[in-house]
Order: sequence, then structure tokens, then C-alpha cells
Amino acid sequence: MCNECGCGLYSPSARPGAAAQKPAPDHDTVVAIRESLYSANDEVAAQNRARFRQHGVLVVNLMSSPGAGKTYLLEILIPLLANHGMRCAVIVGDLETDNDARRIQRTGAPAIQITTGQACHLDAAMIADALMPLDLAELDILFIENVGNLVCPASFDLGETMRIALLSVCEGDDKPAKYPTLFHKADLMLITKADLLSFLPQFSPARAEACLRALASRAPCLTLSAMHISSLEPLEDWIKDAHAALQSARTRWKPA
Ligand SMILES: Nc1nc2c(ncn2[C@@H]2O[C@H](COP(=O)(O)OP(=O)(O)OP(=O)(O)O)[C@@H](O)[C@H]2O)c(=O)[nH]1
Ligand SMILES: [Mg+2]
Ligand SMILES: [Zn+2]
Ligand SMILES: [Zn+2]
Repeated sequence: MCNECGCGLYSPSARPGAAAQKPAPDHDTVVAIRESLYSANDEVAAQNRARFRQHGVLVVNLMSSPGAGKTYLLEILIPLLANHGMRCAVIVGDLETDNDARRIQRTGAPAIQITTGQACHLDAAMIADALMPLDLAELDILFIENVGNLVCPASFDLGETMRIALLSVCEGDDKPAKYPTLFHKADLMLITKADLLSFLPQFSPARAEACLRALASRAPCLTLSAMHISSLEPLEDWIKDAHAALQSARTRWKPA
């Protein structure tokens, strides 16, 4: 729970028994606080997006619950993309530690850790600050690994081009139904840790995809394991296609 995004603002009816401990803001106050917070964030996100577009950088925001495999996927994927001439960098958010940035730096890619402390999500201003040491002109793809959380990150536009929602087979195939906002806003759903499916026959990739379709999402759904490099090929292709689409859109935008 986070004091900054308003997810700590609760309504007494939603938390029976908690009401007596602390007076809760009324519903209208909660709505007003959230709206002003999101609109301030949206302004900075628009500035970030304009910078990314100016440099033709594809920005991919990875979101999932803690431990779904975001960092490990990047550790495997970045060298594969580098083999195709794609220059990658990563901004990674965690409540504590710079473990993930250090893991990613071993691939040779620049990785900047944002330690959020209390905040359970990344916001656009954090990204703007983290961009400072990066030369966007030298990049093709910027990955943003969001804080492991299936709720709050979904509400914060960072200026990204694409969102990927990861769902590991250990978590249960009904997560898109339980956390609809995050999955509905995703441009791609990745079912991760597929090597563990033989131990978890109760997880059905088809059921997970059906939950996504029930949210009226037409986003593609890919199943992979970072332990099996060949299973990452469709993801590589999706990223290369997204990068190519961005470049051709940029060419069209240029004044004649
Ligand atoms: N078997 C298996 N394990 C995996 C796979 N991907 C990641 N893991 C393991 O799952 C654990 C968590 O992976 P991370 O990449 O750290 O997960 P994360 O989503 O970055 O976690 P947070 O940053 O804490 O939210 C690690 O021990 C990984 O080695 C996979 O495809 N198969
Ligand atoms: Mg991580
Ligand atoms: Zn939160
Ligand atoms: Zn938060």
C-alpha cells in the first residue's frame, strides 16, 4: 500500500473493522485527490512520450506481480535483441535494493534503478529523472520494469509506447479477471515460466487467455519460458515489429 498514489486512501465500508482506527477521507475527497494526482502525472508522461518519439525510442513498460520473471526475462532477452543490433537500456523500480539493476548491467546494457521506498508504483516524474544519465539518441529500446504489483502501476502513464503484462504460471490463470485494469491496458500478455507447467497442471494458458478476452482485449498472448531461449522468438518478433512500426510512423510524421 502506497501513501503517494492514493491506494492508501480507503473507504470504511471496504475495510470493515478498520474504520475505527483512522478517520477515512470521504468518497468525493478520495476521487478529487486521485484525479489531480493522475492529471499531474499525465502531463509529465506526455513530455516523456514526446522525448521518446523525438528520438525514435520504443519504450516498453513491463508490469506483473512480484517475482513473475520481469528481470530474468530482460537478462535473457537483451542479449538476443543486441544480436539484431537493437541497443537497449532499462529503468527498473523496486521498493528496496538495486539487485535488479545490477543483474541487468551484467548484460552490458545501461540499467538505472529507481528505489521507490514507500511507493508501490513508478510514476512519470520518476522516469523523467531517471532518464537524465541516458543518451536517448544512442538507444533503440528502453524497457521500464515497473514495481511488482498488479494494481497501482496500471493507473500511471509513464509515456511508454507499449505495455506488457506478465503472468507466471505459478500465480493462477484467473489473474486477468481479478486485476482487470492492468491486463485490459496491456498491449501484450506474456504467460511466463512455462517450463513449470508440467508441475502445475491446474494452470491453463487457454483459460488465462479466455480471461483476457473477457476484458474485451485483443492483445496478443504469448507463452514462454526464459529457461528455453527458442520460446522467446515470438516475443523478439513482436518487439522488432513494434520498433519498426514506430520508425515508419515517425517517418510519416516528419514535415515534407
Ligand atoms: N523456472 C523458471 N523460473 C524463472 C523463470 N523466469 C524467472 N524465473 C525465476 O523466478 C524468480 C523471480 O524472477 P525475477 O526475474 O526476479 O522476477 P521479477 O518479476 O523481476 O521480480 P520483482 O522484480 O521482485 O517483481 C527468479 O528466481 C528467477 O530465476 C522461468 O521462465 N522459469
Ligand atoms: Mg525484478
Ligand atoms: Zn498501491
Ligand atoms: Zn502506489
